[in-house]
Amino acid sequence: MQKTALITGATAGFGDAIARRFVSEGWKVIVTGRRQDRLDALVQALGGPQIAHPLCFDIRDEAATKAAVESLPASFARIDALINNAGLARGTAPAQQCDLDDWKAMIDTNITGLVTMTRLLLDRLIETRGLVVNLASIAAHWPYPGGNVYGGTKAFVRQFSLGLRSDLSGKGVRVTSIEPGLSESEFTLVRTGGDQAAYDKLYAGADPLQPEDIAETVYWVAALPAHININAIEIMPVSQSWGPLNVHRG
Ligand code: 8X3
Repeated sequence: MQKTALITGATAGFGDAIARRFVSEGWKVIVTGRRQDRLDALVQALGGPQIAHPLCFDIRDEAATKAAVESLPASFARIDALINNAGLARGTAPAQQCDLDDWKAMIDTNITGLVTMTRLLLDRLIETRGLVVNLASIAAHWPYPGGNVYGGTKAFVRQFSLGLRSDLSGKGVRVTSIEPGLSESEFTLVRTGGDQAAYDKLYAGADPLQPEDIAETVYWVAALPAHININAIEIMPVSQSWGPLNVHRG
């Protein structure tokens, strides 16, 4: 039977690349996001409404998320994989300069939106002995200046993924936390508030990960035999590594 993946945040970056990869491997996809025009264009690019079904809503809105899931037509109601990709970073300022609204936007999307969608689909995933892939970040493990709440939300995503595995013991559901480092996508334009110069500077000469690299990893996880669970994958471009710990001298 043809499998179906629901991919949140599919209108750009990782989500868009993951949707394309799954469809190229013969899956159907449900693609979610806030931008109807982009979703419509993506559905066309993926082969049309038999292959891809769009759900346009804001994942921070619980009622809208629930209504979207309940609206799924019968041909897309059976879900084999949930790819919790929707997420964002806002800014890289030190905590003491951050806007509280930016912090709440990250918590509402990266944590509340992710757990809402997961809870809404868990029964279906148990039924299909399906897969949950959560997009965390290297920032879940490695603190860096300006990472503050973003890193905190991604640490939640990683730990939630592991906790889900514990609770789903015996159900045959696989759960994976994918933890990318420096990656080139619209994510960075959101993080910098649309600052193209900062975007260009970040990636200059760095050969960062590309959305297709993450799609490759997510698909590899999904295609493994059903008895294998990849708990977590931390993935960086070769150009990215660690610096020394900071010591402030007074
Ligand atoms: C963001 C990746 O390297 O900017 O998830 O922390 S990094």
